Amino acid sequence: MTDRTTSDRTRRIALLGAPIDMGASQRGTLMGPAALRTAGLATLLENLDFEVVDHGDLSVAGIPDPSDEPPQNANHYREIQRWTRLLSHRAYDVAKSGAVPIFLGGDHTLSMGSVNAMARHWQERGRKLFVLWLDAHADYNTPATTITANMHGMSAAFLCGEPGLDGLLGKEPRASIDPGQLELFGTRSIDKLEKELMRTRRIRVADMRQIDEFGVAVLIRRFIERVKESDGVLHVSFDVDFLDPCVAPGVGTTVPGGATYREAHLIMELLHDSGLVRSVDIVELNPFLDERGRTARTAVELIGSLFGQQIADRPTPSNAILPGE
Ligand SMILES: [Mn+2]
Repeated sequence: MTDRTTSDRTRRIALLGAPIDMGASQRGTLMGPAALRTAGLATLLENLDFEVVDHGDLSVAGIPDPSDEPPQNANHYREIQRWTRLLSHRAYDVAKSGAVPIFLGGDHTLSMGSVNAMARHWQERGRKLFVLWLDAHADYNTPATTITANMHGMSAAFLCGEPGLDGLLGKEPRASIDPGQLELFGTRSIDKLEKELMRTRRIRVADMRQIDEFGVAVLIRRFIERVKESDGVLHVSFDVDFLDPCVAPGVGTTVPGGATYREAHLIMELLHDSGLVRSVDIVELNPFLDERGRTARTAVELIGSLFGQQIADRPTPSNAILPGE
């Protein structure tokens, strides 16, 4: 069954905040949704002619603890379990409504709920969900491979059906994607055991070395072609640490040598042109570490490009001073 009625040019966007910071080692990403709103995300999207509904921040307060045995090497498992179940449930409902959800994190454990729901939604419609993981890290650890036990490093593996966190969703249906539907992009930090697991699973990685050699346009177009060949749709999971730390200092897990401002915009513009994007995560923004909101503003500008903003439209300030003047 193919559903194209709501899919092809939906103009409705739903914002869902998920203030989670237990999955990361540094506290502070729970302020991410507020910073993205302050940086003008909703207004920007409205100016691009989208109808934007902000569902506010979700909360796990009052949700009772499940009774399964928490696994070893999974820090803050209980809290993340509650978030994953709640997010998966809410995200599925929003997807069914036909809106394009943008999940505002929060650390990258958010995706274990959001992407699970989107995968389930599109499976039911007979279309494959491809996931573009824009991230400095592979996030392909499991409790068996992790060095830190931080669960934000396990989200991609969980979504591909890796074992070890099997009680996370409880009664929420688990809809794993095939490892071939995942594309890691911008990777420059992978742990040793994680790398072995990825090799076994043949995880596709466009790392910084490939970006340097071939450029982002060639690599993203190749990925887009792959999605189109399968009549798939696309979820973009945008970890802010994908960007170079000099562009995006407001992250707890910065790794040097990341994507430049212009590379990141070009990626978003090409993704927009593809018409395939149906849902988005923005994760790991840590306003506590940011410099005067710079990273939040950059993230919002990139989302603008992802939804059709043309960067060339923006005027250059007339009072700009050239170096040496
Ligand atoms: Mn990540």
